[in-house]
Amino acid sequence: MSLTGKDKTVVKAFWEKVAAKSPEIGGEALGRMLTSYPQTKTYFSHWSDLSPESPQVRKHGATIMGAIGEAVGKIDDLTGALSKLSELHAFKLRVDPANFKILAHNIILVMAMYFPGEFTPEIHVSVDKFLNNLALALSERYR
Ligand code: HNI
Repeated sequence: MSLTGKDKTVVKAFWEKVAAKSPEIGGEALGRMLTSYPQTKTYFSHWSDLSPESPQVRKHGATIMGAIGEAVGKIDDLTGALSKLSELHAFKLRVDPANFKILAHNIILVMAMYFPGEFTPEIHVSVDKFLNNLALALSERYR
């Protein structure tokens, strides 16, 4: 489902609110994904520690959230904004795109944990749509 003008406004405003916490949110979300969906661990088997406390997991979660934050700034052209990353995940990392949705789910979960008051149902809907569109854009080069 494509993002409406209102979705974009809601996502941008919420992102401003959570930006300072986003490295932590990313680390927590990635750690939870690896623990709760152990099939995702295969891609990170070259790392020594895949626990939620792992500094590598924490750091990479921050990297991912940084990329998502940049995508928020390019919300009108997610496909263009993410084409390089899509290519990397498709051809070099060979990540099954189904995993993008799994990570998105974990990010939503952690946002609700960290911002229980601010993460209203209305914001939840728009952020969910945004992350689905982001997952779709990341899958664009898989052909
Ligand atoms: Ni992903 C590397 C962004 C989902 C597996 N990933 C990156 C990098 C960014 C990034 C940025 C660093 C690129 C570089 O070094 O140039 N990844 C994102 C985003 C999402 C995502 C925005 C979705 C929201 N990645 C996933 C998922 C998996 C995944 C779901 C696997 C389950 N990514 C990787 C792996 C690497 C990676 C593996 C390389 C890590 C390393 O350092 O070895």
